[in-house]
Amino acid sequence: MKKTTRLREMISSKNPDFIMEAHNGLSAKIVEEVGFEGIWASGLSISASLGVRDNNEASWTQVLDVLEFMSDATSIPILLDGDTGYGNFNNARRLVKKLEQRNIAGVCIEDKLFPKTNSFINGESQPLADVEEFCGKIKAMKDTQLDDDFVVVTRVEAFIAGWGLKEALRRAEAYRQSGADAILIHSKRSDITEIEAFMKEWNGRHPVVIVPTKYYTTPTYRFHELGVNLVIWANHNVRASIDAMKKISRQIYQEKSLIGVEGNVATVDEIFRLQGAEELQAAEKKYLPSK
Ligand code: SPV
Ligand code: MG
Repeated sequence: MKKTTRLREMISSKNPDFIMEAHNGLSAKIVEEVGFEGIWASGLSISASLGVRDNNEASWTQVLDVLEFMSDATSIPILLDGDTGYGNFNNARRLVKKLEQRNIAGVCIEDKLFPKTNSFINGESQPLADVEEFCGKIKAMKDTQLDDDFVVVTRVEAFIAGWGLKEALRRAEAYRQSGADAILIHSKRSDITEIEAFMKEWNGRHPVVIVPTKYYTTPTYRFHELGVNLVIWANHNVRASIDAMKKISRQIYQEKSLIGVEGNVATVDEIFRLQGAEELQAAEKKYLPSK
């Protein structure tokens, strides 16, 4: 099945599906290996792993380069966190064209202004996109895709910016009518009350995606009860890797020795396995002249 079709199925099936953050080819591969059926190419995590801020400091073509490695390394669909679409409708539709060429299954755009800031940094002071302008962007993206199953998710930042339920619903409905395939309703509250209120009024009109980073204590069955279609575990691989790298770097620096760490890190053979070194050895036998 095509990656696009698989992602489309995930957003339209009733039970919540779960996709996991990755930020490069290696993390994407690990996400697939443990059993996830989809990948969230997180803007926060990709920018962090490149050593820059989540403010469009990495250019959109630099993000594309990362995505190409992620896509080549995996066979499950990737949903790109496309921020605001990196500009106006024209930049966003060119993004869709380039994503399809790289076999990326879908993109999520958020109704903020370029250059964006992460929703968890001064969320309330962030200006939102003009609804009409954002709807034009959605239409341009949908008109551009060649594969009917390519997914455009639109992210409503009304709760993040402090505008409340009415504005969240107004925007979600406008985006639905403009052709969005799903609505990502985002909340920075530590409880699920905003999402609950939205789901009640939304009443199953169109697929809904959530990112429970801040309301992580909410049990997963609640997402199911509310009728959420897709759940994004948004940044936990980059966070795990930060902790692991800090620990090992510190230990090696302090101990000036590898004796204490060898058993606590992945083996070099495990790196080779993840890279698919065996396949190359077999190919060399097949294609290189025998001595
Ligand atoms: C990301 O993973 O980059 C996201 C989700 O956009 S959040 O950080 O919650 O805004
Ligand atoms: Mg992001």
